Amino acid sequence: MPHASASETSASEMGGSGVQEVDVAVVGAGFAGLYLLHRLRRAGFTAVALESADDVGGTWYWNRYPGARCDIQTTDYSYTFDPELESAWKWSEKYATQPEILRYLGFVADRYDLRRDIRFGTQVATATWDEAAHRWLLTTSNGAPVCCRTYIMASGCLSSPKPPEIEGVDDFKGEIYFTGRWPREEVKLAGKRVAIIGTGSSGIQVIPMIAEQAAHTTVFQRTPNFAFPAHNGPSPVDRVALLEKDRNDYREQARWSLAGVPLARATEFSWQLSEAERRDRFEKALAAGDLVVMLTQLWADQGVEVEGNALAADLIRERIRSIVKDPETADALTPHDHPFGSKRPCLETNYYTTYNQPNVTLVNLRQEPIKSITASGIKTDRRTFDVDVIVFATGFDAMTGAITAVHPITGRGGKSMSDAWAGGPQTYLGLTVDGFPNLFMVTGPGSPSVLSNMVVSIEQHADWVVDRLIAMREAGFTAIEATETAQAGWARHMADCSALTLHRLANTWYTGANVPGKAQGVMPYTGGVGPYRAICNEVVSRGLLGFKLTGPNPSTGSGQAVAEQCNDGEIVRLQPDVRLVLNMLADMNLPPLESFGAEGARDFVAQFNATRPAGRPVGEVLDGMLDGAEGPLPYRLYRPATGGDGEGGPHPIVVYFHGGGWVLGDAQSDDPFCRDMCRRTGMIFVSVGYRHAPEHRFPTAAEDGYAALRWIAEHAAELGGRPGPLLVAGWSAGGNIAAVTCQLARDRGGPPIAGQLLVCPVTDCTFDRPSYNENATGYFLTRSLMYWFWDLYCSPADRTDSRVSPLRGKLSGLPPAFVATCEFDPLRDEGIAYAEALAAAGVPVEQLQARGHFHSSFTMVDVVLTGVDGRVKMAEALRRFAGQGLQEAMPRAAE
Ligand code: NA7
Repeated sequence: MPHASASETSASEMGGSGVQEVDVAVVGAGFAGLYLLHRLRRAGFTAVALESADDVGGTWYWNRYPGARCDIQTTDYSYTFDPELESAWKWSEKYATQPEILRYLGFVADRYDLRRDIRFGTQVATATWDEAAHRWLLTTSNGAPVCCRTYIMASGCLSSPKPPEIEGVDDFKGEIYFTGRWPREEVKLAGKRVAIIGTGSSGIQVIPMIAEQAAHTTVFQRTPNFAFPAHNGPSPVDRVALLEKDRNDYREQARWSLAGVPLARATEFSWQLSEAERRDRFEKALAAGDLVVMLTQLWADQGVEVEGNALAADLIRERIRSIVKDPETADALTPHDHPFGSKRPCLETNYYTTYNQPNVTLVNLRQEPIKSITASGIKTDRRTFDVDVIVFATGFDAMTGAITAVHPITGRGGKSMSDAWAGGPQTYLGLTVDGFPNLFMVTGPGSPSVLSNMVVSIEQHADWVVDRLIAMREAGFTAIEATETAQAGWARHMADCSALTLHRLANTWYTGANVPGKAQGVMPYTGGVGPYRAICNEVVSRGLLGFKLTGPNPSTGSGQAVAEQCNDGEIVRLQPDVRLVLNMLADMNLPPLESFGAEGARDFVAQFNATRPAGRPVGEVLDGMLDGAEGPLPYRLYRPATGGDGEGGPHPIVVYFHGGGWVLGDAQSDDPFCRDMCRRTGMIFVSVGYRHAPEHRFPTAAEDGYAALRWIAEHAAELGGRPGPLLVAGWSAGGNIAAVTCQLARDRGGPPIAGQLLVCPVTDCTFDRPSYNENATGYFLTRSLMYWFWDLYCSPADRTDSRVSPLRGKLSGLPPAFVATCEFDPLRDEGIAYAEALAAAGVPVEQLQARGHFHSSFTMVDVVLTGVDGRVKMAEALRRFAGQGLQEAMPRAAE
């Protein structure tokens, strides 16, 4: 492998034209740029890094304000690509200071002799794609232009400081500093009156340091942040021991984790823990002094549900109030306008105690906004503050700023990156952009980036990109570009992921809300580092799905770009949590359920259900017996804690039939779903224990269902139910029984039914609809499992009977229906067909065709959290059927 150096090659490769020719140009010489240079060189590519600073470091070069430190532990905030490097460097603290991190990056640059390929003090002025040559041409602020095959933006997520946006800055006669552009020489603050604007991570780190020196410190705060102690010092022995025990395993776990630190998310939900247990977990997380611990280890719903989140937020608020002595200041410092974690929380050292110093003042800009900066200080709409120094800790044009704001990037056909991103950044995998061949971004918008340990993400990105360049070189391709379909699919997947988090509920730099006029939307990928890595790998294993590759056709020898390979498509079509569940099931490599036999399958399902989170509390759950078609049947009744209209009842009754292919399942298997729907609707759910096949074949389930309906109608008052028509609901085979029950009730003289909820119902006995073929395997409910269910329940001769194929029955005169179907379900099309046939027969029907979901999405409550939207709609439909208003009590899980 040639190890060509950019500066060495300049004379020959510039070919006298004054253009520096390299394979790859990289912008930035921070963590990402340095590792890229190293990998590119080892892969035999010529490369140059263009860096505007006069040394390596990137973010850590510029953010040299007092108190600047990393907020991921140094055991994790380190390169992992070379074990020898790991043993050659020892961090002195749990959270290293900026000078130490800068020394580390300098050490890395020297160790791998990277500086010779870095052009310091050089900014890219323009970047233009040359379609004929398949190369990028970069003009620079200093020195030769660069002509490269591949252009990689390793320019950082927080590199482009935001302008102050406050009137009169130029009028100020004192000193002005930006935390993101802190001077190299010492800033003397002793004896001075200092104003600091901004209380994000930078503000929270710098304020105590300034307050130690300044005569008076005045902090101008717009939004208080959640912060908790860093407990800095030596790296915790347990973390170090874990790393030392098996370094490879530790690093590998980090790579497949949620945030790039080897910690699995807590599995218990807040409502499964007592108040004392929750407090205990909180105290332990507090003692750990670790962002990732506090953000992931309290309880499973802390980052996905407002209720669970509020419990964590309250504990942090309590702590702030216990430290800050002045109640008004404490109140102002206590965040209330965003869920904990939706905005980057901060680690603090003496931050809150600083406000107990007599020479520190907090100005709450929510009460008195800044009007202007004057020659002598800062004027709010109530007061004037004369100061000698103003420090702006006002943040960055994050994630996109360093890409779009730095220089015009012109892609294929003159397409401008700023225009392409005018409505918000569009990327495929956060790595590439449609219309910009051979342009890659490291930790770009659409990648986990700032929601992860950046070093882990950087290594993954750099490895993925360089591996693609190697593969292209071997295959003879000279251009790679994301397809429009792939990019649109990624945007959808990003939105699906962020719907699972609370980030979208806060105005932050994650969403672009901190920059006036910037397009809004959650920019980092919220699906986690491990899942993201798996997706990137899958793109490769599926033949570079979503990419178009182009190269010269060797047969023409003309060098014209005519050889082309395009593997168009979307990499993730499943909802993110459905994907995780299905991957987990696939990893278990289970034998087909039907191979267990009916008894074995029942045992298996019971065991499987035992591993699922318990259902949520409702007012009351009681078991009883009702009269079935041929004898007593068990039922389980779920009573809401409050009445359907916020009163104590009586409540409307929903007669519910569980799923399980007429063979499996019971009240327990659908227990979480019944509880959830009981809570959401404020209705009684009575889950009927109908008899199963093969012991009891067709039409037992249907007849039991109808008999149960009659019995419940007759005993509605005893059950605490509201007089009047019942509602009927069911999932899967239970949806079949629900649909059949409605037909039987219509034909056999009642009882009256106000509405039917059919969730992924079986409605017909043919297996030739497209969904049976498209989803025959891989989505848990398989085609062969459905064949088996049908065989056990119903002889071929009976299958067209409307008591098992309700689609073949008379459909007029049935109660209004809500039919939910899932995209990746063999039963999808027959559910849709039933809804359409009902509508054609004049029955009012609402349909929900759930994108990216599988057969169990709605019933795996608290596992498939994205199923919540569907359940909200189902509950609303049931309440409409019952003539009730919308239920106030239950929020969406993710709101
Ligand atoms: P942040 O987190 O964006 O914080 C900037 C702070 O400055 C924040 O409190 C802002 O209030 C405040 N701000 C911004 N503009 C103004 C104006 N015009 N007036 C008053 N206050 C203003 O940046 P940091 O540098 O602290 O941290 C960035 C990341 O670096 C951090 O999250 C870590 O990942 C490392 P707002 O919240 O917008 O109301």
